[in-house]
Amino acid sequence: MTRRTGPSSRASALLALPAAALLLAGCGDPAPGSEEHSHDDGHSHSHEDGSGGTHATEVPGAEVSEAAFELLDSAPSRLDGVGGTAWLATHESGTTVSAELSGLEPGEQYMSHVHADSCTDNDGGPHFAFDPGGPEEPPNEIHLTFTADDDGVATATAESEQDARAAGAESIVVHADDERLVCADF
Ligand SMILES: [Cu+2]
Repeated sequence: MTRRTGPSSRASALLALPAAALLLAGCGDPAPGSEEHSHDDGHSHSHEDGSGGTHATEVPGAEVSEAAFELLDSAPSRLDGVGGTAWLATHESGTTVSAELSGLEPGEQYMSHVHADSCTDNDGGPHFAFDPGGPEEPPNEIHLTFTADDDGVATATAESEQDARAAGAESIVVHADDERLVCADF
């Protein structure tokens, strides 16, 4: 005579509940429209001024202009090796400005703004401002802060919710010792 030993199958079904797998599945699935602020490529990005975000060259669907920094006559002589690239990206969320510099003094911090004139016109002229009579700070202006690493290299990104190009932004100027160091025309 044989007896079936079936009843144990119900218990094993309960034990097989893949709880851990369900929890993990929720983590790698960002909400639509959320911004990516992490960079897992090993580079460090400086956002000391509270700005930051996705590098201008990595914004999906953006119209990007790239510009090379030129040394200005007012640059301190110890910094005459400074150069780099700047990008202005126009996209549906506004404007993203990124810049990379080399030849800086390791550990030093440098201030930069988007300016209203071209580099050949008074070294960039005044700061660009969405409202020229408004506050001389973000979000009315676009500022970037650079901190040079041990190799004298620095990168920064700033974002604006408005279209800076349409509002007259023409260049980016990096300052040193209260002088104008380098300029790039967008
Ligand atoms: Cu400036």
